[in-house]
Amino acid sequence: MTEEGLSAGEVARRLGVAVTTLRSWHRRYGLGPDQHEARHHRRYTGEDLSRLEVMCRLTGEGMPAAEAARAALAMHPLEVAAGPVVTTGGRAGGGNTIPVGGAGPEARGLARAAMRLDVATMSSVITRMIGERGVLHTWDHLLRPVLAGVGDRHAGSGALVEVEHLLSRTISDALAAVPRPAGAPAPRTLLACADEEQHSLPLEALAAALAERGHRSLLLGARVPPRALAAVVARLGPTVVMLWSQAPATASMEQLGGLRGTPLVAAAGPGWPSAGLPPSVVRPASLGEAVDLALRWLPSVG
Ligand code: B12
Repeated sequence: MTEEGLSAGEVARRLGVAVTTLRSWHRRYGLGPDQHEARHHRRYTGEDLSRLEVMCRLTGEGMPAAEAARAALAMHPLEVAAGPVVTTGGRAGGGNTIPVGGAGPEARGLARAAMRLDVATMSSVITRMIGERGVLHTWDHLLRPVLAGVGDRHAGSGALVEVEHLLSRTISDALAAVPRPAGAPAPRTLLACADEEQHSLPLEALAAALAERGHRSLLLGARVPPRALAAVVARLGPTVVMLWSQAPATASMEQLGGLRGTPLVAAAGPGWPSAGLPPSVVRPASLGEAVDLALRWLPSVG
């Protein structure tokens, strides 16, 4: 940081918030540069930035802004002196935001944290909601709106690849951290992405949601070639197989052919066509529906 400090625009870029938000936090809560010389623009010091980082983290976790500002202003001088953690070099996507539609404050917080590349906050927002509301609720009300928003922003501008990757990675980690049932019988559910399909998050959410309900599953993850899938099915004889395709390019029918003999085969995801699938293949329309379908075929637990 330079001697003169940072301009509001530079701070906004580093933190991934709008300049107007910074100004409003300064006006309403006194959170901002101390000296305001009439002739100069406001300059933010490292201490100001540290407090603002805390403000961003707490509001990102869903704390009301006034309360978060009180906590940021009350920070211990040593904590403030340690300096800011955010060092994105001003490339966090500017003061732009990820649109999350009508989703709640947690989704807005996650979106802001994603723009700041702030993995700690992203992780704590997701993990907290999974702990309090479960995977299904978290997928529908937090993760899905933010993922769709990132997708829209990316489709519109080609930007935010780094945000999309980091967000995906953080979601994967949080879903993988949902405890798997200890001592449960061997998995009867096989979850795989179609050939060359890289979008694995929906199946990771499904595996975590089934784990919450006492079932383990075998998650093969992204890009499973048909021969590998058929080999695992022949070897383990699963009760349920769900094959994810996000886009038509990965939804070739031959993959489903290798699954004959499996009691429940689900073609999940928007890539599969709405007509022309083998009659025995089911098409869940949401994570909740996929969970219900699997549970209907799996032995009930405890
Ligand atoms: C994260 C992401 C990635 C990550 C994936 C990481 C991972 N581990 O999964 C990475 C960076 C790898 C990636 C790569 C690509 N991506 Co991408 N990606 C996304 C993004 C942002 C989120 C995907 C996601 O998880 N969606 C889940 C929810 C949010 O999507 P949904 O369709 O609304 O899901 C609902 C239904 O499918 C339904 N449902 C029905 N049945 C079932 C069953 C279950 C179990 C569940 C859970 C849900 C469900 O309910 C779901 C919601 O719960 C989307 C944007 C978007 N809107 O989805 C783009 C998006 C899917 N990607 C896209 C593209 C083009 C790509 C690339 C081709 C880009 C490139 N040029 O390289 C590549 C490679 C694709 C490939 N070969 O697989 C396009 C696809 C367009 C299309 N239809 O063809 C999208 C839509 C972005 C866009 N707007 O352009 N991507």
